[in-house]
Order: sequence, then structure tokens, then C-alpha cells
Amino acid sequence: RQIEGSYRATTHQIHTNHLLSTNYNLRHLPARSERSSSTMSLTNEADAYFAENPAPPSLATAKKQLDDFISTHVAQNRRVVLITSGGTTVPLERNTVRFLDNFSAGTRGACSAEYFLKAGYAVVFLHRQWSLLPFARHYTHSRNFFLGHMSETADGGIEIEDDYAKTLLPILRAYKKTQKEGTLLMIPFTTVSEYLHLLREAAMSMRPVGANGVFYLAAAVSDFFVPSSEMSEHKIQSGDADSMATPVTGAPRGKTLNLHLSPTPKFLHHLISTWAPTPALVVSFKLETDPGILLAKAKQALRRYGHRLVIGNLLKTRSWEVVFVENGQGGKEEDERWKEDWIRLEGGEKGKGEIEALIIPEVVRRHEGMMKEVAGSNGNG
Ligand code: PAZ
Repeated sequence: RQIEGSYRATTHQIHTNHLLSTNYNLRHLPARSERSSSTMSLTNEADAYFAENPAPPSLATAKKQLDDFISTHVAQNRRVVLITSGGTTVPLERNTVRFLDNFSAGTRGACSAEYFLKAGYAVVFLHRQWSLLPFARHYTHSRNFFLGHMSETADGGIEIEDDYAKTLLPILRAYKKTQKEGTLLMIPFTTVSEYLHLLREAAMSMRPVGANGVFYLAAAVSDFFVPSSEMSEHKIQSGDADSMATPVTGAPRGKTLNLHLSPTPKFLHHLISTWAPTPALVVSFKLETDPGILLAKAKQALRRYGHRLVIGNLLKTRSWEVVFVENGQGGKEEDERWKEDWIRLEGGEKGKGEIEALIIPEVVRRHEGMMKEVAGSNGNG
């Protein structure tokens, strides 16, 4: 999960990263003037993206799983939520040795999936491979290592400490119920390209769900990527890099690497306007590190894409506070239309429980409100 030694980039670090200002061009990189994405319309931009960046070989299987799963639950008139979870990678080579990654562990997505299941939804869980999974997260990524609570019995069986068994029992019950009802479909991705191909197929599969559907887009998606045509086929060799002089002193400072990254297409625009133009509730997440711009960025997303709800969060406080930003579409002045509701875990950082236990009921409440509106406007309300 690293490139070159100890460097670990997040999508949000890329702007300021010294890699961008250094001076090594990946081979096969066409001149900037040959790249035309800035002049394309958004639709052409998406078409060009999917034409240029090949679909993962597993896409056809995933599509069949999605269609089967969704049609089963549509037939039962069950609500369906599509959750995206975890970070996407940006490979630097086609035979990938190195890639950019980001911080997301998939906690928000995995945890939210359990609460949506509890609320009766069927869950499509598009997640970064090896990130946190619903149910498994309670023991795979816990510092309270599960084997420490088990011992071997005289007859070769396994005994679990009473207290630990009590903690696991509700999780086991919820998992068994989910299995019995077939309400969880998990599909993994790794790269940003795999993610976008999967999201497009999943969004189109969601169409028949209509107003019973929710898109809950919690994945941390790379804003920039290296297009397939510009990627080195094999592992980038340090010998291919330019020797650089240190600015000001001119002293040699060895080989340096300079990456040119292209902007990832604005997938939310495509999801809302083309892939899934259904009355489903679309909830996107906005992560920032600067508290001063969080609300403005959430509103910008709502204005730009025209969906219903953005959940804003800050890197440092995301596990105990979030803000729901909604475009009420009622007032005359732009500022009067915004509704901002902070949701906080009691006790803050040291609070007990999970903030998703508060987030999901609130999303469900808003989803139900929207379903009533849709039924009303169809004359069924
Ligand atoms: O996966 P995690 O629990 O560590 O983090 C969740 C999150 C911060 C990635 C998510 O809540 C979020 O804000 N996703 C959108 C990120 C973005 O603005 O690109």
C-alpha cells in the first residue's frame, strides 16, 4: 500500500504532494496538448473514460449477481441500499507494483451496512477488497483479538469465554438472519477504474428498485488517476528517472519521480443524470480536513449534482460527528434553502456506541419522507 519507501498519499494530499512538483515523466505520456478531456462534455468524458480504461474481467459475473439479487428483492417489495465503502487505489503501472491509496478503512460503510440490514433493507455492499466488512469487522480488525477469548477443552473442542460469547451473540444472530433472508451482496473493487465500472453497472441494475432505493456513497474515491494509455507497462525503474539538481544550491539530489494525474470523471453527475435516473434517494458523503470549508463544499455538491442529501464529515472527528446538509428547495434566497443538521455521538470522542446507529435511522426517516412524496406525486399517496 505504499509507493517508494514510506510515502503514502491520500487523494487529498495529492495537490500538495512534492511528487507533483518533481521532474520525472512516466513513459508513454502524451504531451499535455494532446489530452482533450478538458474540452469534452461530461457525457463524452464518461464515455471516453470507460472506453479507455478497461472493465475488470469479473464485471460480467458481478453484473449477474447484482441483477439476480436486486430482482429478488424487488419482487418482495423490499427496500434496497447500494453502499460504497473504503478507498480506491490509483495504480502507477499496468503490472502493478506501486499505487496511490488513501486512508479509508471502510468503517463507515461496513458499520452502516449492519444498521441498514437491521432496518430491513437489502444491502449491495461495493467495497474495497480487504477493507472492513459487515459482521466480520467485529473480530477481524479488533485489537481485542478473538482467539484470546477461546481455549481448548479436554475433549478437543473450543470453549469461548462467557463475556465474549455474550458480545458476539447479537452479531451472530444478525448475521444468521441476513444469511437466511439473503439480504447482503458483497462485491469487491481495488482500483478507481474497477470502482467506476462496478458503480455504473450497479446503478443501472438499481433502476427497477425506484423510490425503494437508496444510494449511500461513502467510499473515498480518488479524484485523480493515471489513464491506462499513460501507464508504464512494467515496474517503473529508478534508472529511468532524471537526475535532478537541488533548487537554489544546485547540488545533485539523485533520482526523482514526477507523476501526471488526470481528473477522475465526476461520477456523481453521471450516476444521477444517466446511470440511475430513478427517484431513489442519493446520499453522497463529503470529507474535508478544514472545518471552514466543509459546509460550502457540501452545498456545492448539492448545487452541482442536484441530489438530495450530502453527509459532511471531517477527517479527525468523523467517528463521532457528521452534518446532514439538505437542499430544502423551498425558500427564495439561496441561503434559506439549506438545512444543516449536526448529528453527534453523546460523549464525543469518548462516547459509547457507533455514530452509524444515529446516522442510519435519520437516513431511513428521510428516505421514507421522500417515498411518500413520490407516492403522492404519482397519485398513490
Ligand atoms: O472508511 P472510513 O470510516 O475510515 O471513512 C469514511 C469516510 C470519511 C471515507 C466517509 O465518511 C466519507 O466521507 N466518504 C467520502 C469521501 C470524499 O469526500 O471523497
